[in-house]
Amino acid sequence: MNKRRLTQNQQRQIQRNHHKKISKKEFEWQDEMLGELQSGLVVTRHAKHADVETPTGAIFRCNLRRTLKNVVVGDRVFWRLGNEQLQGISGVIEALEPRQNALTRPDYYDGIKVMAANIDQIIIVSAVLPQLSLNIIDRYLVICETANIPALIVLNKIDLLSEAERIAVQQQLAMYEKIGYQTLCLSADTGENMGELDRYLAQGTSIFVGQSGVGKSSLINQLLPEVNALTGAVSGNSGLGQHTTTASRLYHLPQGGNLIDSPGIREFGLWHLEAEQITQGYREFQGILGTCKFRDCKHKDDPQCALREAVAEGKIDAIRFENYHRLLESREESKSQRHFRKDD
Ligand SMILES: Nc1nc2c(ncn2[C@@H]2O[C@H](COP(=O)(O)OP(=O)(O)OP(=O)(O)O)[C@@H](O)[C@H]2O)c(=O)[nH]1
Ligand SMILES: [Mg+2]
Ligand SMILES: [Zn+2]
Repeated sequence: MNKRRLTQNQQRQIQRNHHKKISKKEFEWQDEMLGELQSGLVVTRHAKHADVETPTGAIFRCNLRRTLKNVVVGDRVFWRLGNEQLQGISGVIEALEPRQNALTRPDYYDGIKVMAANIDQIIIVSAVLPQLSLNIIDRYLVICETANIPALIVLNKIDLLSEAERIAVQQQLAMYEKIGYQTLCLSADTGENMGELDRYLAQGTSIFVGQSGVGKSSLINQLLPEVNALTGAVSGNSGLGQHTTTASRLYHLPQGGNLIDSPGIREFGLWHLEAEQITQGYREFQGILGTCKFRDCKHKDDPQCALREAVAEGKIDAIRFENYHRLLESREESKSQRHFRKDD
């Protein structure tokens, strides 16, 4: 790999790493132990290392230089292969290529956490077990709009529904179709409608996101039986998933396209976003925002609020509007809880 193809920033990153003092306790790769720089794709990020795939499909477990904590699945990196394996690790990641985009979420300890990079489509997986939550779908949609990444809403486990129940959930999802989101009802268990899903996956890199237990890894196994991803039953007591998948992983699909399985998130807050970003995250508000009587309208009890009028006229779905206020309220609550935690 020609060094001149690295940006100045990346070269500086590498220089800094080489000049850093090497702690006696912690092992560090020395320059003479490593081969040429080469490009690779991060297919899994673990706590202390990452699995990097070469353009020919070989996967090497790599350490990360200490300045590079924020390496995630989907990242394109520059790395070097060691002359020999050390403590089960084959090489080291030296620098990160610029990202096309990043999927983020707030984290109580690290502030903002990047979950994945270079994503072309976010597939929001929901299910009827755990109970279907439109509020969680709306949270993810705000993230998709903020990052400007197209979304697909998938409802899994429809094999558990009677005909009447199917009609009821389809009616619930119709409000998303109305505002231009694609939705898909399917079953990883019976394979129903899995062919439809294939069509959405053929290009670019997609990621499954959603609560624990909705069946993200089960869908991976349906699409790629040889993968044999670990799945875990939804708890009979709490009705919640058991957080079976612990690290995101990128897979290549036979018909083209990449698919990332991600771990379900316990608490998916939006306090890393500004209130304005949440408002902008509701695509059906566009064109109406800015036409309220008062410029600082909070769209609650304010007189002549154009959004509320649009709800009354049926132009904005009442459930979405209610969720919008719930998102803003829970954002405020978690922000103050975070300050409390930081202070004590
Ligand atoms: N009835 C039914 N059960 C399903 C279906 N898909 C998945 N399940 C079950 O749902 C449970 C959870 O599935 P997982 O694939 O582990 O869920 P996950 O979303 O990957 O969960 P995390 O890895 O914890 O985030 C397992 O017991 C699966 O067998 C489906 O289409 N129908
Ligand atoms: Mg899983
Ligand atoms: Zn208003």
